[in-house]
Parts: sequence; C-alpha cells; structure tokens
Amino acid sequence: MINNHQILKVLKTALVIRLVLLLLSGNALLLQTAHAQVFVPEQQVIVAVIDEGVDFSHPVLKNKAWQNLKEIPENGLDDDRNGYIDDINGWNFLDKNKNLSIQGSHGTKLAGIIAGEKNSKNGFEGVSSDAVIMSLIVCRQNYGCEQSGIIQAIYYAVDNGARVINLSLGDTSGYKKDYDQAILYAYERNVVIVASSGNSPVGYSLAEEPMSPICNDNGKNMVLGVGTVDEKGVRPSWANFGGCIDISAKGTKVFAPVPRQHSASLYEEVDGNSYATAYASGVVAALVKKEPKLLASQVISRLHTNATGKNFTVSLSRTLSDQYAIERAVKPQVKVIPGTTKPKILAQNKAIKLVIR
Ligand SMILES: [Ca+2]
Ligand SMILES: [Ca+2]
Ligand SMILES: [Ca+2]
Repeated sequence: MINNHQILKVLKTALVIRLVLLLLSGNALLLQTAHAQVFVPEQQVIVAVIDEGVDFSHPVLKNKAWQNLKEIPENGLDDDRNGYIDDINGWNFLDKNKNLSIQGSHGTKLAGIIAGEKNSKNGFEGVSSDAVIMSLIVCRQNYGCEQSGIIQAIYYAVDNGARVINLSLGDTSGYKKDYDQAILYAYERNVVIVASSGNSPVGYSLAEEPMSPICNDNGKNMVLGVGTVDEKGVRPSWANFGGCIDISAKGTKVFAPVPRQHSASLYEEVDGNSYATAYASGVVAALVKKEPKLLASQVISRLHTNATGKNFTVSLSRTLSDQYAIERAVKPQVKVIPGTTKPKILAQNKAIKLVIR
C-alpha cells in the first residue's frame, strides 16, 4: 500500500523551520532535574512521542497517558516548577499550553505501535504494551513541525522522566547542529533518542545527504537511527538508506490504531518509516524495562549487535523486522547450537509483540 507516498514536502514560512512527519498513508508526514536520573526497575517506562499528539480516548490507548503526579491540574499554577503550568500529561509546544488535542492522526499510530494495549478481537498489541506515553506536540497535520518545539520537547521529556524519545520526523532542509545540545543532554542522562531516516519518492542516501535529527550523533552514536524494511526484510524503494541508520524495522503494512474521527474502524494498515521508528522505540522501551540500568550507549549497542544481521540493501543497517529480533534485543542470552548457525532463544518474552496485519 504504497500509493500515496511521500511526501517530504517542505512547508516554509517566515519564522519557523518546518519539519515534516515521515509517513506514507494519509498526510505527510523528549527527569532529570539538576541531577542524574535514577531508574527504578518497577517503574513504568515512559516513552515521549514528539509529534501531533495522541488520541488517548482510543480503546488501546485509554490507559496509556503518562501522568505528571507532581502537578495539580487546573489550578493555573506550575506546582512542580518545571516551567509548565498544569502540564498533567504532556505539553503543546506549538501553542505553548496544556492542550493536548490531536493535530492529526500520526502520533496516535506511533503511540499505538509503541505501547498500545492488546485488542483480543483483532490481535493488535503494541510492542511494549506496559509502557506509557508522554505526548508532546510539536507538529500539525499539513503544517509540519517546529524545530524549536522539538528541541524544547526533548528537554521536557528528559527532565520529566522519559526513558525513550520517539522522533518520527526529519528536517527536510538537511542537517542542523541546532539539535546537538538537546540530544547530548538526553544521551548523558541515558534517555534513548530513536529517530527516523525518512521516506522520499525515491529513497536517498543519508551518507550523501545527512538529515536531522537522525544524523546528530555528536561524534558518538547518540541517536538510534531507524531505517525501513518491508515484510520480507527488503528496503522499500521509497525508504532512505545508509549513513545515519543503525537498525531497520518493519515499516510496511503496519496495523495501527487511528483516532475515531480519522477512521470509524479505529485501525488502519499503514506504510512509512515513521512506523518502523515507532516499532524500534517499542523495542527500546521493552529493553530498558527489563534492564533499567543500561546506559543509552549500551541500549544502542545492544540493538545494533543483536538485530538479525541481515543487511539487505540497507547500508550499515540491521533489521529488527520480526519478533525474533525483538527477543534477541531484550533477551541477549542466545546460545549457538553446535553444528548450526542459528542461535536458539533460551526464553521467550511474550510481553512484547507487534501483530502486523
Ligand atoms: Ca508544571
Ligand atoms: Ca497546576
Ligand atoms: Ca546513530
């Protein structure tokens, strides 16, 4: 279903640098206070979705909104003194207020893929269905995303307890150093930034045309860059490749929840690198849930070395396109049986599964 592809249109206005979301279907298209974060194993993993907002009224997302327990709602005061008044579930960086009404359907799909609850009727389940979502709005459908909002949202996510930041967006005007400090801030506090490589009418090499924020590795590997593979593990023609991509994940025929006003069926099959990125964020959430003390560098390294290793046409990339890969990422204790080359998984982890229809 790669008909209404992409879309990397640049929407320019005078004052803001616009970015576009990286999806195919529909429209085109991250607490640390002053101290290091301490990660308690029992904590729910918070995944910040920096996007168009999330429809938490959707059945698989209704229990998924991160709650800022330090903030008293609706009293007009910034009770937790984090700089944001009445920020109960996140923040709208476009309108600079607490209104988290969705600006499109994109963020809902991402949140569902990352952390949606199981729907026993149709088999849908997010990759890390015990994680919660912090919705930070920086993008609007048919408008794009604001660079300053993305940077502020990264700081917000880190300062307010997120462990994973999903950035299914990319700056079509190329590489910008503006993101470096925020990404370094997250990395030093072990918040994993997962970023998209993008789509284009014909996929291009990020090695030749670097893009932000995926390529803002700051001289280290600070961003988990995600490429796209299809259900056969092959890079779709529209998927960007090379350079800043660390791993690839399935980004075609992805079954995802959508807002009711978008589709009465509440689900859609979608294509796009955005969804591959969300898939990878879910895997990261499952990994840090299981091993909370992992450093960001160790998370990225784990995924890189434990992905299935098939290279396909995606330069520098390994694929995370199947359950096997997720289990390897979360449970690295694999054993090679003598006489075979296929590692045997010693334990299954049923908690993480993405059913793709
Ligand atoms: Ca506040
Ligand atoms: Ca308040
Ligand atoms: Ca990287």
